[in-house]
Amino acid sequence: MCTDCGCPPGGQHQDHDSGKAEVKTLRIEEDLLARNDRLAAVNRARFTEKELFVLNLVSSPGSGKTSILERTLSDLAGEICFAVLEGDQQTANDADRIAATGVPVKQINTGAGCHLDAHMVGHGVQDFDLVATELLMIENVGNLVCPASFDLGEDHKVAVLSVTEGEDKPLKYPGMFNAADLMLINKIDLLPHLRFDLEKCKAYARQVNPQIRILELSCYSGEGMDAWYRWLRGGIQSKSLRRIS
Ligand SMILES: Nc1nc2c(ncn2[C@@H]2O[C@H](COP(=O)(O)OP(=O)(O)O)[C@@H](O)[C@H]2O)c(=O)[nH]1
Ligand SMILES: [Mg+2]
Repeated sequence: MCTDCGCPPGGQHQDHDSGKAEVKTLRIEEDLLARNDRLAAVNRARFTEKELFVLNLVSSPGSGKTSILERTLSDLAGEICFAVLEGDQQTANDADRIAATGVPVKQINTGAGCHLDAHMVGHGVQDFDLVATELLMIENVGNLVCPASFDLGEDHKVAVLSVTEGEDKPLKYPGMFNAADLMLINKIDLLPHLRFDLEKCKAYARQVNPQIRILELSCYSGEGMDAWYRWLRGGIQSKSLRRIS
């Protein structure tokens, strides 16, 4: 007989040691998220005070986050004052691509980490002129799981899904599409070559998040980019009004 729970020989034995480990793991995760939430609230207050509209771009690697940024920063140069934080495990490749547009950028390398957190973002923005900046774009580490749990102090998470990834991703990674306020379906220029069911993809996203806004675009062809720019302008305007009210 088990001395811990008294389960009979051959009965359904519970592994008490692994149960304890699970409780400990949960506690550490809770503490980590609570600390992150506190720092995210500090970031949010700072961004609101500066009337800064902040977006957190999340997706799997390769969906086109950096490409969307490159095109957006070039098309809206002279109209909107941007700054960009780039998150990747290694390299400054994306920061170099953004720097070529002339927009202030800072690369954060997370090493073994699979997401940005509020502490990294708080430090990352230190070199930017936050008063002059209207829109801070944060490109998160490519990962459809972990970034969903970490608030950075942003106004919205924007989930990018490209048509080469399959329409079922919102159902497979519901946490991410639930946390996002906007989904960008990118690379629609490739649709004629793929078996990607656009309507199904949108229905799946609304199944996990009935409120989610969805825009279809291609940063190659430029199709759909105007609607994205209108959404950005609206966000910047509402952020400055929110501070006044
Ligand atoms: N056909 C097509 N390819 C794209 C589009 N946007 C990005 N790509 C390509 O997708 C790949 C990954 O893009 P990247 O911006 O680095 O993705 P990230 O990892 O999400 O930042 C690159 O080869 C891009 O050229 C698009 O709208 N259409
Ligand atoms: Mg990138």
